[in-house]
Amino acid sequence: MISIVVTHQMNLKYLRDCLESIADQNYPDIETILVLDHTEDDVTELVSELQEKINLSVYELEEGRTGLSAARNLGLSKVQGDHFMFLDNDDYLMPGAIQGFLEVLEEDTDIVYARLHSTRGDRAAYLEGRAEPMLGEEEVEASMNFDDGINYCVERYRLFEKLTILACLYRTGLWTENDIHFNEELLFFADAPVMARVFSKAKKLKGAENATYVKRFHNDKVNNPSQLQYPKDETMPYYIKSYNEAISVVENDRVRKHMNLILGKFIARLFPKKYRGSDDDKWRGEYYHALLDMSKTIDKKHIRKSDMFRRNKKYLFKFMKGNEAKIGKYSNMLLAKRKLIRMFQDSHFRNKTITQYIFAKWSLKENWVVFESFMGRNYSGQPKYIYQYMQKTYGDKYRYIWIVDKHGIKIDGKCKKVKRWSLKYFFYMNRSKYWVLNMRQPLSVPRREETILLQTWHGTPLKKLAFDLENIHSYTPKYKENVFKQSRDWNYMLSDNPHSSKCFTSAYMLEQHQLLEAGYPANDPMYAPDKEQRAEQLKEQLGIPKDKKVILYAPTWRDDEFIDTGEYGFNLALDVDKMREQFSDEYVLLMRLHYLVVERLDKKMFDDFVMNVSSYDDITDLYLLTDLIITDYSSVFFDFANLKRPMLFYMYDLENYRDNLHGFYLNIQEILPGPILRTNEEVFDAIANIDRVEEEYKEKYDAFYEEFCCWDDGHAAERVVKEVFQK
Ligand code: C2G
Repeated sequence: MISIVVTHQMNLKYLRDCLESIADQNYPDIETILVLDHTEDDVTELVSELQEKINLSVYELEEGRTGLSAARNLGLSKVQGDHFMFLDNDDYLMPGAIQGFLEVLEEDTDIVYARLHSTRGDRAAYLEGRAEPMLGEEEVEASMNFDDGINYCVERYRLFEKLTILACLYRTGLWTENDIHFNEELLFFADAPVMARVFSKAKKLKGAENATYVKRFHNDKVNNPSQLQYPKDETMPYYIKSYNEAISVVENDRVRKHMNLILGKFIARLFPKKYRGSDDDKWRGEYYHALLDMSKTIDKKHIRKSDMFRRNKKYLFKFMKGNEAKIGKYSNMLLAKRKLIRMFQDSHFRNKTITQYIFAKWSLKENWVVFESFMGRNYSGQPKYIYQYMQKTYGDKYRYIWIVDKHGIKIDGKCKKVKRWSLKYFFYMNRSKYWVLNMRQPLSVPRREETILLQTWHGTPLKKLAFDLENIHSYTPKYKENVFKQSRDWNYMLSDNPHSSKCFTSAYMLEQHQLLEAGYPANDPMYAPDKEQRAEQLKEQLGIPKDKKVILYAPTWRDDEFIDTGEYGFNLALDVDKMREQFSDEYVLLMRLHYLVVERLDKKMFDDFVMNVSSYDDITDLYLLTDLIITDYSSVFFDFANLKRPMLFYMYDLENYRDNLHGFYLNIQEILPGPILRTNEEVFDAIANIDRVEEEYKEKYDAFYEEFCCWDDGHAAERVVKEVFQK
């Protein structure tokens, strides 16, 4: 029999994945031992459901005993199988994993180790290949050799705190004969000493090619940190205890050597920063002395030969000499050297450092306002219309600075244009009192306490955002952590309707006072008395014949057409040729791809009927001259609805988009003010019968307008400016 020990304290949503992955194993003789550590979750329903599928027993830790180590020990004491493993409640096994272990298990095998994959995805996403395995920074792919157990299970980790007993099937006797269990006083990092023992005592290790253990990487450090994500200042006492215990019990030379190396790396990399910068004085007292003692276990010869240190070896050797009076000086010198080298290599860092040391010392300019739309790509969106209103109302009272990307953009009125990421950009950002941006601000630009940041955003959310997203595949692992930091600095978060206020509050963990509920300035032109004349002018400017009506096709981007950070491809699903045949007498078709899509549309399709307006700066202008819009999941439709003109929703990939890629805040079947169309034929039919479609959707359109356009009336820019600049 195989025993699997699962412990549970929180994250009920993950526990289902975990237990179901056991139920999906094609091996009959498994007992699952679930240990509850005073959980607040109600697991009854899940347990009784799973008990019908697997042999599952549940135990609870007694009063006064808590923690992962205690829970694992209790689980261990209940193991009846000849072999057992630990499976964390947020992890899961791939189908066939147990069978995979057994394929290679021989009578005298002590440890069979599985392939360990890390992922940010849940089980369904992972099984369907939508969530990719990923390596952590500390897992160095190049040095991982699956056939070498010590290498794969121990040496792959470059952080001591990461050493884990997971992903292995153990001969139960290995643990009982050697009386191995977890130190319950270690609330953090209890694995290392246990790993030191099992990998020392084990005589025979085998890798199971066909077994995969999937480790779920927590993507929400803010609300649900993993052990490693707790501040070092809090967990340091456990690090010290864990290392000392591990090094005193380890008998395997390679494991000891590796533990030495990663302690050395910790001292050389992190300690100088903590010594100089931490608010916690223990780094300059108690922790310094503890690390000094620990460093006595390090064999210098190993450090000399290792490629893990590069320029930090000297510092480590000086540290090990134990000259307390000089350690501050050594740390400062090391940090200064590192900074200098980085300044030569990394221009962002250089600009940031110059800003911190020079610009930040100069006065803040009370009347400087920085504007940026879509990271400098466009002159558009809320920033443009706020800027225009300010120009008109205040003229030279303010100094206007526009951030533009490397391609440059045309901006009307008197303003200073500054290239994004240049030294000037840092200068103006740092010294300006106001930032008006429609996307998240870069964290690498030092912001002053007094800076007022108006986050205007760029659309009413349909697709879930930030903290409301469970699976985040196409963002950096630090996404939520970054978002949290960024949104703390939003003095104002502009919202266009009550629905947006609600979503932004939960998605960005905002406080009520951060919301600015004023409507969208970019929608003001849709209420301007001269909007028809403006539309005529724009049509002429773009070369659209006066007698033709305009269809605008403006789809959003797709996560699964990822190319590179912030760049996506796009497969055109609209049959432009057929459309030309049917509608070119009456209409022109404007193609407008999302700004994240870098894929170029095939030039051959463009003619009198199809025009490419993807690089046109401002979509608000395009709305004005559009008679009929075709879009999909883009926030475009919330804005366009202000015109009360017909809308079609070409959602050829609805299920995949909604269920796999994004998840929605709203039930689109209920609320959309136009038909959801799946095929080109349906689209053409709707265009041909647009009057009928309008009639059919009139009521829904009115309700939609009421709910989502309720704060737009042509005066949003004025309200925003009064609130932000006149207070
Ligand atoms: N946009 C555009 N052309 C498109 C699609 C979008 O110019 N073909 C612009 C519009 O101004 C739109 C904005 O980009 O309002 C946001 O586009 P979405 O398609 O909604 O996508 P996204 O950038 O993911 O933003 O809360 C809103 C969300 O964050 C959506």
